[in-house]
Amino acid sequence: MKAHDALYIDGAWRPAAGTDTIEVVNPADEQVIAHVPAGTAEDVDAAVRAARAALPAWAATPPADRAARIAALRDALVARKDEIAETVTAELGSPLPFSQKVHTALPITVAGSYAELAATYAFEEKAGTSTVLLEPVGVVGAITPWNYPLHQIVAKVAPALAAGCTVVLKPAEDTPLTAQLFAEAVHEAGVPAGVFNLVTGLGPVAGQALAEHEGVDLVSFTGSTAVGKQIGAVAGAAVKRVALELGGKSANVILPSADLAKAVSVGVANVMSNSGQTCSAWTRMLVHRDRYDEAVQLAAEAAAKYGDRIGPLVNAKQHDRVRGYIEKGVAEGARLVAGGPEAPREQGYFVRPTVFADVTPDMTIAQEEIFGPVLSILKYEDEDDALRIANGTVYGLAGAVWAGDDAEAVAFARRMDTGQVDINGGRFNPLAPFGGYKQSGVGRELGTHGLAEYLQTKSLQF
Ligand code: TXE
Repeated sequence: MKAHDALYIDGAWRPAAGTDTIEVVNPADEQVIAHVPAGTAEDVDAAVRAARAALPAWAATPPADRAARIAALRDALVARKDEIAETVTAELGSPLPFSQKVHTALPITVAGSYAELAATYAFEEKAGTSTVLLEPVGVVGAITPWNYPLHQIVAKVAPALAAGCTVVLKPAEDTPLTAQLFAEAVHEAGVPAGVFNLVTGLGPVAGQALAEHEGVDLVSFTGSTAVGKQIGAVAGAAVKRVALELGGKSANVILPSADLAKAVSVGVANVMSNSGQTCSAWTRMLVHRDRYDEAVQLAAEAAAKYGDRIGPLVNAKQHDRVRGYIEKGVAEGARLVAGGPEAPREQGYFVRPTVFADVTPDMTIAQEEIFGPVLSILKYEDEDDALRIANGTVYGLAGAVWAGDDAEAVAFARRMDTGQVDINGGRFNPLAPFGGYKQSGVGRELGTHGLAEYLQTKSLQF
């Protein structure tokens, strides 16, 4: 597999300071497909310096010109779309059609949305007699996970560039090749040297150095809650801005008036998508007790049909972790109605699509993020009970409500402590803000709210 044996700093591919590398493994067959540099604090420092040097000119570039570069970036991604999809499949393991339709097409849409927003956003407002300038925060340290390798990068870098910020990206260890393709696209798009920099490396080395660097004004992190808390503490101590997109345990609430068959089939598909490695996945299905048995049967049948169609998990650590959760569900008394902890193949990090019934809100599998193809079905007595269960975790990232009509679903959604709710199915909208209530995070991505994360305000008093 094609890989750069270098870091992208100040507009060119440059060798890393050290000689350590990271192995990139295909999780479908456990073969090593490439090596990339494991950048160190020294490399991060060089990248941050380049980003700082490029900041004044980029911040002063008219928004329409920044928009033109983001539009060119979008076009450069489109030109690489086959290579991106094949690369995501090779390093994440997702089936090629999913890599094409979701991992490649979605971030291209998001990049396009920021090309438009950069051109139309009001970077100046009036507040009574004052003028308010919305100015770039400065140098952004972006730390991204592997679950949606390109989307996670675009959702940070595109709004940061639109705002006039410059960026140093530290992508996940498991999926650095997609990040390298993104850097190629940035280069081809004519984004000036130093505006975007890429340092591949390990989280506790390069990631930590980036979060701690005093030349970074804002850290935007997506990943585990544990690391997010550490980064929040580092940023808090240095009084620097921080955006955190963390885990979730989202509820799919099926009200009695809903079309049960549809709600269950879409709900199962949502959890199995990307092999369950989605922070906003509806991992808890809440069903009224009168329709519970029917829902369990439908979900078990739907999951069984997935069989081999889902890809593997990203790595051995996640494979062990997810199967450990399935074992824990059994040990705590949940009823396995599909799948189970046994690995379905000898090679590759595959997990069987799994459904648990008789899950109670206090069980580990109903509280903790599993990040695998595992659905828990819980029973509720009435709407208040459903709401208590839905809101009864430390997370609040996403969710869904199904009812006979949208108004009934919306009335319930208003009472949910969560950042995004799909009403009777919902659909992806690149302009809708995405982010968490409670421990699911701080800040929002996508649309104008995602752009505002990278701005600070200056009032001019007359
Ligand atoms: O995450 P990490 P992991 C959740 C999900 C998953 C669990 C563990 O539950 O099972 O996290 O996944 C970088 N300083 N999510 O271990 O370690 C790391 O290099 C700075 C939810 O992969 O948080 C990578 O780039 N950076 C999720 C990024 O943080 C550090 C997506 C995420 O890795 C660092 C992924 C440090 N000390 C996992 N340590 C979501 N919200 O979508 C690691 N990193």
